[in-house]
Amino acid sequence: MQRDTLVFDLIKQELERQRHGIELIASENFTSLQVMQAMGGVMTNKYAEGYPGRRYYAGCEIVDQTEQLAIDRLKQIFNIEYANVQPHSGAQANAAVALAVLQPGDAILGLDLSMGGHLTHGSAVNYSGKLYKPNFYGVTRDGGLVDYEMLEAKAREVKPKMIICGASAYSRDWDYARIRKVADEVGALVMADIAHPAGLIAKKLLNDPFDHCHFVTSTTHKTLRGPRGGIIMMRKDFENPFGLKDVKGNIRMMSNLMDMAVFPGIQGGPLEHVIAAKAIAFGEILTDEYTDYANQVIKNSQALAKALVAKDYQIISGGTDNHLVLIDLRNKNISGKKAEQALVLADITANKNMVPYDDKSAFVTSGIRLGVPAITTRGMKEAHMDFVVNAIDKVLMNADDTNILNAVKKDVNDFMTQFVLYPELG
Ligand code: DSN
Repeated sequence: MQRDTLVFDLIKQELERQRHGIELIASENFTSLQVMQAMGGVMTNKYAEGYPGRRYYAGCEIVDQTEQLAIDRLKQIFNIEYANVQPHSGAQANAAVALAVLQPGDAILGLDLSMGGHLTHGSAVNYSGKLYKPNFYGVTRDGGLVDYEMLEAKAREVKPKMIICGASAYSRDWDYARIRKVADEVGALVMADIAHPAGLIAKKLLNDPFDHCHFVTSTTHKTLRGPRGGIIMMRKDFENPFGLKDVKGNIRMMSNLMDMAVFPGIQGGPLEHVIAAKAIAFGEILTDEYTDYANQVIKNSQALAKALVAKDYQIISGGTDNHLVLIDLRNKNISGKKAEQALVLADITANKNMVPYDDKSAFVTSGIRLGVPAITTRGMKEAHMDFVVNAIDKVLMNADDTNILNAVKKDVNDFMTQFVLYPELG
């Protein structure tokens, strides 16, 4: 068959884009070469509906081993009893948890998307807001911190079946114990979506949600630095507290219900090539090299925040505990949309983001979200954050000046040559 040069040329262009630019999208990272190789390998050809040792297809002896390795390594990372590595994405993981424990119309309580939450935590345009009855808590207007009093009051008022914590644009840690306390009071289960900070939790650099949250979900491609995908975890298995029965009318342990919610509930064949890549990434997370990486992520994030504050950028909550910062650009007279567009012209990638109590729409926004997982993988240290912030500032202060944007782009491209990316790919 003729090689599809059209597509491979585009892949090569994407590699060059990734090499030349400063990647600050908080949810992105660069996998190791071996993780990518597994994703491009022969396991993509295999159907394996079911779970290791109990599949609906023949010939699963080998993929059974990679999937079991992924499960075992994930259990070791987080010291947990249950792991499902089949969700195709974080959204799928969240959908499976909901399917396992909720009935259509049940009330749920999550962080408002406009305050840093996620689409799958009850947004009106998502299945979670259409199938279930969504309710929201927010962050405080003055401090930008999760408003636990509001969360507790809402929980007592609406008596949700599930409280969801976790965010996609929140730079502080979570008080999981406090959330569990009110959940127990109102009879709710708690799900923590740790997609963003999972890698930092893995290395105990942030609070551990597992003792307080019945279910913990994550993606595998953000701070965990693995392939694109999702996972569901429980520290302890338990009997379904709502008395929900499986299709045969039996009350089952949550682990059974969760496995069934993923397959056959919301997915068919698992992506065994991605699961092999997950197994490799989880093995990498168990190394000292990754511990150093996770520590460096926090150091870089804090250095980035400090350099931004020195230039009078308003960081929501005043700083960061994790891998990201959310900046309110209103004192800089530029929208998030315009900032994102100008930064791209200088080969700096970041995304516009609503800030709490934003007066602009989600398409325009007053904010921008910056994250350091990807640049930390490239090899950047605290000292490099000054260059990054100076470049951002120059772009945002001269967003309509093509000459200046081009000059910053050249500086960025020169700067990035020292952080070699995938040299094996030529
Ligand atoms: N889209 C992801 C993010 O950028 O945070 C969340 O799913």
